[in-house]
Amino acid sequence: MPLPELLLERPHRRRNPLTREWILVSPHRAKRPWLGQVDKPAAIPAVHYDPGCYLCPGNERVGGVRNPRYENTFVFDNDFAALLPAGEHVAYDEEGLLVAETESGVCRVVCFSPDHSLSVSRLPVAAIERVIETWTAQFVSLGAMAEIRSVQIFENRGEMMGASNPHPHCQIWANATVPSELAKEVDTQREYRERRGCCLLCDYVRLELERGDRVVLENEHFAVVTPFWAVWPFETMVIAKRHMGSMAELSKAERVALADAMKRLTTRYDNLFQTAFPYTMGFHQAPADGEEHASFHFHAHYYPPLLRSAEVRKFMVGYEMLANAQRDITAESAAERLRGLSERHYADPVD
Ligand code: H2U
Ligand code: ZN
Repeated sequence: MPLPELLLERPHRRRNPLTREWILVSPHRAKRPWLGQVDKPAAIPAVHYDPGCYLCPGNERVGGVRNPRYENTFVFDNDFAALLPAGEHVAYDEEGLLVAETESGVCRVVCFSPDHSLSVSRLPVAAIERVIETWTAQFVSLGAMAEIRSVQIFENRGEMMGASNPHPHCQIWANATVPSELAKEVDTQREYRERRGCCLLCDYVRLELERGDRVVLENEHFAVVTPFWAVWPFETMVIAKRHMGSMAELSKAERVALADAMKRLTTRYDNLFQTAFPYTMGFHQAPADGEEHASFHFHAHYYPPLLRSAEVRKFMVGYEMLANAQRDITAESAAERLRGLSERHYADPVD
């Protein structure tokens, strides 16, 4: 069944089957004027090495430790970790209203490259593949720790998304519990499989590839779509075409395909407004809690805040904080714009 025309013109709501949350779409409102906050566009760093960068090879970090002269990827324990190794467990519950417990875990930082000026969009596919290998080794070894039940790999790119440094890097937080967003997706995928006997994201990716109007790009093993229920203007999901619970199950060819999809997507993002396009991205992978997670399907979410230019971002305030998320441009028109962009990075030299 095609998407009714009226939905592309009139306010409507769409449902996210992974979180069970609704989003209000107001396509008629996309042209409203903007007199509000204008942010400074993010520039691509000009230098390959920055003596003041705490992630560049050979430099000293804030805590006094010196980075090795690494050549590919480099992983270290976060000097300001949000989670600490397990100590005494304390739980507190006052009439079910004041509820708390100690939480433990491990926080790490992963540098993608020694080159300060690069980003996923400008790293060679082979280098991104090595980053994926590093993530996989971390995911497996952290997940194997007795006290760890989930491993969250995420990248904040750009000051607008809270990144402290333009050097290409990401963080890994491994928890003793399963965090809220992942827990929702675990539940909804399990329930879908129990009810229908098949996988939610296997069905979804097939549906999107059949329709095509929200597909941004694809290769043999991955599809990149602006999800039907996207909240952020140019939000996307990178979804494995084969059913697998985590990156630990990727074949060599699938790893290369994931690197290819990530590079092509982030190049399109940078080309959209000719800027170091800010985003938060991260992977959702089956929890390492010893339970059966056959229904969990490996994917990544990209949540970029920019709306209509490099200077104007979407705010999640007002109705969003009090009711539910809302967007003006439809997921279909966002996908169409991303599809129309080149996969040659605007800052790469013309050969
Ligand atoms: P973000 O850019 O996403 O904030 O990640 C950088 C992380 O690096 C951040 O979590 C850590 C911060 O705690 N960090 C160190 O571990 N050592 C330092 O010397 C500075 C920053
Ligand atoms: Zn650096």
